[in-house]
Parts: sequence; C-alpha cells; structure tokens
Amino acid sequence: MKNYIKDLKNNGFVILPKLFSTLEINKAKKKLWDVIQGNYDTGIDPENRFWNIGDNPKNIIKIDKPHLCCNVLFKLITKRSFGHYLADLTNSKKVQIWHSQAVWKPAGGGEKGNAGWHRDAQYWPFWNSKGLYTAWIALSDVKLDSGPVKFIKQSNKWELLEKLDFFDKKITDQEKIIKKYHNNIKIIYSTISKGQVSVHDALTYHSSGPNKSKYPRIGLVVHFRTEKSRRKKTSKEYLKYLKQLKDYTRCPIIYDA
Ligand SMILES: O=C(O)CCC(=O)C(=O)O
Repeated sequence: MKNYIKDLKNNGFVILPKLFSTLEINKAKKKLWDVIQGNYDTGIDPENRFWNIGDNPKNIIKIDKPHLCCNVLFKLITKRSFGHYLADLTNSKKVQIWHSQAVWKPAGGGEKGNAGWHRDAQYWPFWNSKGLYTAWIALSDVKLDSGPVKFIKQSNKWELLEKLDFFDKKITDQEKIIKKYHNNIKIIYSTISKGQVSVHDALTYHSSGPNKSKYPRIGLVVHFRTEKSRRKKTSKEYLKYLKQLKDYTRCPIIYDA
C-alpha cells in the first residue's frame, strides 16, 4: 500500500490490483448494458445520458450516475472493502461517492471512441481540488489496443491548460497545445484486467484513444471525495446540485472510520 500511496501523490495516478471478482464484474457488465439500453431496474433515470438509443453505436457511450438505475451497479461501487481500500490509499477517514459514470467504448469506432485530454476538476467549479479522486473500475480487460485510459505523469502538479476537453476527439491537436507548455511529458497507459482499478487525482490529465480490439472497453468511473474536500463559493444552481450530497442513495458514503 505504501508504494501505491506514494505513486498517487507523486505521479497523480496509481494502478491497483484486482479489487473485484470476475463474477461481480461480469454481472455488472451485463447490467450496465441494460442501463445503456434504457432498462432501469430501480425505475430511476441516470443523472444524464450522453448517448441515446438510435445514436451511432460506434460513439463513446457516457452515462452519468448509472448506479441510480441499477442495484447491481450500486452494490459494486459501494462494496465495503473497496471503500476501505480507497480510504487507506488516500489516507482518509471518510469516502463519499458524489458522482459516477459509465464509459463504454465500442470496438471499431475509431476516433469516435476517443475521450480528449482533460482533468476532472475542470468540470467541477464548485470543488476545491484537494481530497477529490476518481477510481476507474475495469469491467473488461483493457489492453493497449482497446483504447486504455492514459495518464500524464505528474500533471497533477500543473497549472490548468485551456482548450482541453473530454468531448474533443482531436487528441493529436490537443497534444500540440499540451506540448507548448510541457515539452517533456511521460504518458502511461493503464492496461488493466477486469476487476482491476486505477485511481487518479482530480488534477491529473488523462485521455483515451480508439478501441482497435474486437471487444468493447468498459469502465465504471467512481468520483469520490474524502473529508479533506472543500466546497468553493458557488452559484445557486450548483448549490442546488450539491444538495444531493446529503442523499446517500445518490451519493453513498462507502467508508466512515
Ligand atoms: O474512460 C475513459 O476513456 C475516460 C475516463 C475519464 O475521463 C475518467 O475516468 O475521468
């Protein structure tokens, strides 16, 4: 654990061992596909859908808070041993999932499957950056040709770079912007097996490229905060959004020492 803690702090990300069984993962993968198809076991809609039935099936499929729609997904991400692990990793006493996403990258979608370079914190104007992390749970084996998430080592220490965005598919153009400010970057590909997890800091730049394999590349993405996280002064609209932090069915606390 000591080395994982060090990696996360120094490099801005860490690749962890298998934390979920193949059985748990296969079940979750099947259920996630149901959610993508619009079948919600709980009768509750996800927070947002960036892909809908009838859209191009080769596009990257992103669904926000799929755990609202499906008990199996909720159970997976709230597994106590997972919460405990994240608390140890971040040296914290409390872990709350405040957001989640499914990112399903179909096979053979080329650039349509790309997720552009970004840091998560750029989408969260209501949080200070401390105590905020993302755990990426692999629901499929992720190899070099599947379009794995890739991280820029130590980019958690950078200033914000403008004009970078998850939804921008032009990764090579984005890299030109990055290289204007940082000429010696080290990119690490997160090639992980089903049930393994990567964790990155909210400030770490990451992206993913085309899935050239024969299989979908599937991640269940858990955005969590620890007791060190702090809200910024923010607009009424965001304050309303953040009220859900008190609703533990939407934003479950998965560890509280
Ligand atoms: O799954 C991907 O390719 C991108 C995921 C991502 O942006 C994230 O985990 O924050």
